[in-house]
Amino acid sequence: PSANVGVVGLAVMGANLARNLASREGNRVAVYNRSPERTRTLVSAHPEAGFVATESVADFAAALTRPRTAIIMVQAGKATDAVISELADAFEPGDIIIDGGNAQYTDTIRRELELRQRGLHFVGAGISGGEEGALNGPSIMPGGSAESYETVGPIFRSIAARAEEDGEPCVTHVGTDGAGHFVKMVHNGIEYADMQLIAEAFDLLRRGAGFEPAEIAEIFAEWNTGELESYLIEITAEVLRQVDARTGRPFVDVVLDQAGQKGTGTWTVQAALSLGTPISGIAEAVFARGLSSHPEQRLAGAHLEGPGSPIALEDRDAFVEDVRQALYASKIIAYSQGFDVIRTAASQYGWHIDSGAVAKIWRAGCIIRARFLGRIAEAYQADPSLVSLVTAPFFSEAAGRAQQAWRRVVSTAALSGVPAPGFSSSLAYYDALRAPRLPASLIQAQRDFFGAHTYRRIDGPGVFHTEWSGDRSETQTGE
Ligand code: NBP
Repeated sequence: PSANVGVVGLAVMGANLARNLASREGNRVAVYNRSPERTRTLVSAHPEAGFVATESVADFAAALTRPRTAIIMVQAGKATDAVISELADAFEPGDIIIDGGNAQYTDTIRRELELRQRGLHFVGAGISGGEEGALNGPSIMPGGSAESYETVGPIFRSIAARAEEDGEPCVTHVGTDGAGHFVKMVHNGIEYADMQLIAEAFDLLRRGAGFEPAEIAEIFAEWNTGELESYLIEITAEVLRQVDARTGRPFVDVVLDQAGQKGTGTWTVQAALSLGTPISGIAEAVFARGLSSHPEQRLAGAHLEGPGSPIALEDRDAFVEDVRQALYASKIIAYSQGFDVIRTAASQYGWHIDSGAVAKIWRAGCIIRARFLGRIAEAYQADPSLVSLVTAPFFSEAAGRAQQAWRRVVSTAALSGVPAPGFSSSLAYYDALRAPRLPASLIQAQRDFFGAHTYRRIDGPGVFHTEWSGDRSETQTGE
């Protein structure tokens, strides 16, 4: 055996990850793919990588030094199960199987348990950054045992993206079993929210304020020099500058307005619903994509009445600044909610997730990379038991400074008939957090009325029920 690490699955992600691994000092990479042509193509296209090409699982296992360490990059779901099963049969106790695909964290929990019972280590690692990240440095979110991380940590550190601020590699041992894939899933959920908020800002500037895409590109480019600085803001400016070669129109205008999705946003919302954690901003983003891709409903709704003409803005520059602030405040809420669901899942599954470390590994290599993440890391470092990110001093001050602008933007959106579900639901969430009393008191009373679901009182302990259909006397039913 001559290879210290192997990659199984040599489609675009696996091939790029294998090349990234091979380019690092000290690595010798064995490669294997179900269809041998893919292996041959990769190996002949990249002689510099010095790959150890194998054409059977047995040869692949024989090529690896022990403990064997193999990264699987195949389609999530059944294909991953099939590959894990073949590798597990060929590997020996103490060896490490890493799944770098986009697995459901519940699958990862199941697989980890099955392999642990056979004496093998299983590491579910979220890998973000797409093809380019895989080749040049992704953000990596590994789960699995602390023991396996002693072996995989140095390998991952060698290939991960590095944060510009301090050169730290964007990888950390997130937690045991499914923790890494859970955090990767939430990363994608936050990405949905970030993109939706940017799209709402664009829509308000375009339809609300009447700017042309090229002008909005300059606005985003300008925003990218301040607190909103991020990859997604940067590429938004690029996209909005683009002119369609065929028609000469702004590129954004010739793209069909139906957003696709591959499911990780939905998974995030499903997980949050099961955990009882409100992530309304992320949910709105997933639903907004869903609504966009129902042409029959949109066609049926096209005649519904709205405000007559676009509202006249007295000061366009002031509106642009308001939208910037609304975007920033809503983004704080999206991240706050994302970190909430990580925290509740960590307590449910017994993962000890360091939220500050998670924020740090998202600073480079992944789609949501942003200046802002350094601030999030600082907030969690200052207070590791922070219950809600938006309540941390830095973020509560930022949201406080933005809140008037945020309210103006949400009301302008409503008055001008431009949908802004992300902005408005984030603001509602913020106001619910601040509210001294919520109308949940009325809901409890209604529940007691129709279902004898009982309620607690503000003036002392005990569980009570009112005889709504009788004399309306109150009885205590519990402590
Ligand atoms: P794909 O998701 O398109 O999967 C293709 C690979 O899976 C090929 O190597 C194929 O082998 C292999 N495969 C399949 Br399909 N069924 C198999 C089976 N039953 N047994 C063995 N191998 C099987 O590749 P990808 O786009 O490179 O993505 C790989 C993983 O990385 C996925 O889980 C994906 O979700 C994740 N990911 C992708 C991106 C991205 O930007 N594309 C980003 C982050 C994560 P064959 O050559 O023999 O058909």
